[in-house]
Amino acid sequence: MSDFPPAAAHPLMTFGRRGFIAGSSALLASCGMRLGDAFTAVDTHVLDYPTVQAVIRFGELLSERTGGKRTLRMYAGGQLGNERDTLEITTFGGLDFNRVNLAPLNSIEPLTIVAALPFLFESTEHMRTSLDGPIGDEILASLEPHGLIGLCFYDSGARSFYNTRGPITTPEDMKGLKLRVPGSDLYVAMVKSLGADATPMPLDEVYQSLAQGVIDGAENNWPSFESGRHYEVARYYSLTRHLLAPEVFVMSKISWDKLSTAEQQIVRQSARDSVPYMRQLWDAQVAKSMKTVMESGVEVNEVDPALFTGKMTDMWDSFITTPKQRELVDKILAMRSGG
Ligand code: GTR
Repeated sequence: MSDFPPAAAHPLMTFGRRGFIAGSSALLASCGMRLGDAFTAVDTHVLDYPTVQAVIRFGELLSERTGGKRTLRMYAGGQLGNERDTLEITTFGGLDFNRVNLAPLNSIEPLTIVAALPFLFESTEHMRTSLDGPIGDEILASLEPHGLIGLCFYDSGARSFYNTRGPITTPEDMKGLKLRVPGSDLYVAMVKSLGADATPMPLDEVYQSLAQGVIDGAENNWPSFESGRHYEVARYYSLTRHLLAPEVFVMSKISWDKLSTAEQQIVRQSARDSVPYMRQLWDAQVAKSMKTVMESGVEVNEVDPALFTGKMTDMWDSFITTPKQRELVDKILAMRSGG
């Protein structure tokens, strides 16, 4: 099967509750057994997180539109494993639907790197208009050879750095900081270009690693900073807004191929129809998380983005290597307000 680089440990060999459960679902899948009649959907976030609620809404639309024939069961909160492991299980049909960030897809499909480039999108509006049309469709379609049907993008706001040491106002302040990143070479290179040390690790290990001083900080959007309770330990949030990369909602191609053409259309349309709902929830969640974090006394500071973007040139060049990637990047840049 896999286009995935060798994992540090195969899902069946990982330890801990989540690893064990991920192993169990891999085992079920490899035995041709399923967790039930309903389609399975997974997300690393907790039940009330906007991505989870959007996928649940998708499931309701799917059920309505298939007269109850197709239903969905959501396993939220990383119950069935971390993003990387569940994504791999999704590719071989052990799970039907998955909502992930672009980061774990970067190593398997070069076109996903385009939308994950730091400082590419100048605003949420720019990200939405770029990806709501043919460019986004092309990136979603590029997942099919890897066993995944890309259904839609969801918002993920802006990712910024937070840490336990002090405010970051220039890349100088990042020197020597050990910062957690998702498992993506792109993120590692980005953090290194800014002068810090990158430590790739799954999201569910971040809180403890911050609390124990294994890492000094990480980077994420307001809702993840709040919902993972990282703000309780990392008391400095510096608004670099370096990434506006979206989330992706995917279906296993193996599960997709078992649907009739009419059902496939319903799946696609229902996913698309869940996007405006997601965006509404997202905007409300950002405001709520921001309020919680601010009220807790976290020191939040603005930065001059020009000090950071200048450091990205070599990194962009080393990740944008194919004519197709270049073409999409250029199209996205042309859609900036200054065009
Ligand atoms: C969140 C994203 C998750 C996950 C997480 C991370 O913003 O929604 O899918 O990628 O970041 O940093 O691991």
